Amino acid sequence: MLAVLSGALAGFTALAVAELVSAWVRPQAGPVVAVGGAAIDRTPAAVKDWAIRNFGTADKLVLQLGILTVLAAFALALGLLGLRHRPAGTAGILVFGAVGAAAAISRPDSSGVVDALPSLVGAVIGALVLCTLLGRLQPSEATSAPGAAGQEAVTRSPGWDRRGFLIAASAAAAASAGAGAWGRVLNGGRGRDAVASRANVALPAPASPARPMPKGAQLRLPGVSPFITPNKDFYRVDTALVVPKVDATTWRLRIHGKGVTRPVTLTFDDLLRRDMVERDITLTCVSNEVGGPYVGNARWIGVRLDALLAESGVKPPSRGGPADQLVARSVDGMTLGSPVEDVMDGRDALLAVGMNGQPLPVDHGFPVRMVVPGLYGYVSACKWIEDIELTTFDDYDTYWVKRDWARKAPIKTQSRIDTPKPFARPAAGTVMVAGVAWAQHRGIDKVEIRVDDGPWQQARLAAEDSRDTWRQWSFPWQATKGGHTLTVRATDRTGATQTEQRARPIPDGASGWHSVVVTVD
Ligand SMILES: Nc1nc2c(c(=O)[nH]1)N[C@H]1C(S)=C(S)[C@@H](COP(=O)(O)O)O[C@H]1N2
Ligand SMILES: [Mo]
Repeated sequence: MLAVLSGALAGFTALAVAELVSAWVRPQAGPVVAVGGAAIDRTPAAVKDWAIRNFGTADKLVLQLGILTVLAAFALALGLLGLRHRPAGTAGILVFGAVGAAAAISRPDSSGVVDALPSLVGAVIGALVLCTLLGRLQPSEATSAPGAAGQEAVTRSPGWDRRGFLIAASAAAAASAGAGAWGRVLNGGRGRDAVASRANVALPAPASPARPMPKGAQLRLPGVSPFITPNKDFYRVDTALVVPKVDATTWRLRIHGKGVTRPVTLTFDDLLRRDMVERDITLTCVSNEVGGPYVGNARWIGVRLDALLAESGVKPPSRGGPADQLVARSVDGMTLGSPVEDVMDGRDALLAVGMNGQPLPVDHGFPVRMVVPGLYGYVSACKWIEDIELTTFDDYDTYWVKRDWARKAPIKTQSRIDTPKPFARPAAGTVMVAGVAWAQHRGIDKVEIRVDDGPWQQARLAAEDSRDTWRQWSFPWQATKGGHTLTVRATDRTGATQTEQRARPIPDGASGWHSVVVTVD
């Protein structure tokens, strides 16, 4: 029992010390975050897909709790092992430290061997604590052997040193709690400059404002996703266990690579001095299942990426440029690759600094992110961006491409029934069926509804804002008693109708029709 407690205390000490050390190195180098991040890096795409589907944005929390649970179980076991064989228990803790250190160094944003320090220092101190505590629990091995130490142990107490254990255990617990709390405070404080710099951002008025939203773009129907998704409700998908807190005053963006005749490094003020454009653009995640929630529409403000690239001498492949891939890299080492041709074909590809009238929220990429209409987020929407490299698809595979997702991923035409909800029990009579449909950069031309195996009937479309945004739609259904299946499909402006063919999100986005089953009372 006390051995188990010793193990737990040693584990707690190790984590607390690691937290404190990570405050000096980098919060991302702490063992739980590092192991979690390394796990995300290595998780086969299918497992990740499953995790996102089941935990949604809570997947990261579940992952960290899982790591802590495993660590706790091993700490307890090491306590027991250590009671029988102290060196083995101690070595066990050091092995865990080594795993944490290796994970930290392996991360794409690692700043090198210093990232090993939190885990290593934590493990060494944890091992010392375990050794000390277990030492109090055991009669010294020397009791039966001659020698000064043995003599002392024999004369003191033949069993275990209760007082010594309690003092050592309490001291370890108190010191670790202190170290852990101090580490937390320091880690929290790190973001202060970033938060302050965000509070000081005044977004300039756009030189090219978004066209006023057409009156009819927002239907007044309960249950439909609002045309503009408020920032607080906007989906979030990224690999960051610790959200990068970037200070806008020291932020830099470098543009370089193949065909860049004038490489530049820009500051945040450099960006704000340029002409600002404001556009409504609907963002979609490739991991979104048919009918899923990872899509949102915001009013972005930022600078045109094509203009910046052109000033640096970049030409798209169709005009003889040598680079066909633009690799955006974030401060946390994430890489996303977009076709240069798409980014420079005149669409509103932005380096965005504002979202729905506010500086970018930290979760959504403060201070600067990319937004490219028509491309899934993982091939375009780099948050916390700090580097743009022009290269080729042959020469470089980005983070998700290395993990079997497609190199190129234009957004597929999709439609979703927002209301009624699955298994709803509406009353017979007129039931408003409504939802959203999107086909960014092509535009939505038509949405149709089918009740059971009946004919396709045209839904009423809300006014179009732009072809880069989703459209709401509605259909007054004369509902009759009994169970019914409602199915929706959209047709885009190229005339292509959303395919019935079901596909998983991997490798280039889910397809198929969204259906909702209801019972009419
Ligand atoms: N730095 C960074 N940028 C990123 C990601 C990421 O993991 N790290 N995820 C991408 C993905 S997969 C999507 S769908 C969008 C989501 O943007 P949001 O979280 O603002 O909705 O961000 C993209 N940009
Ligand atoms: Mo995504």
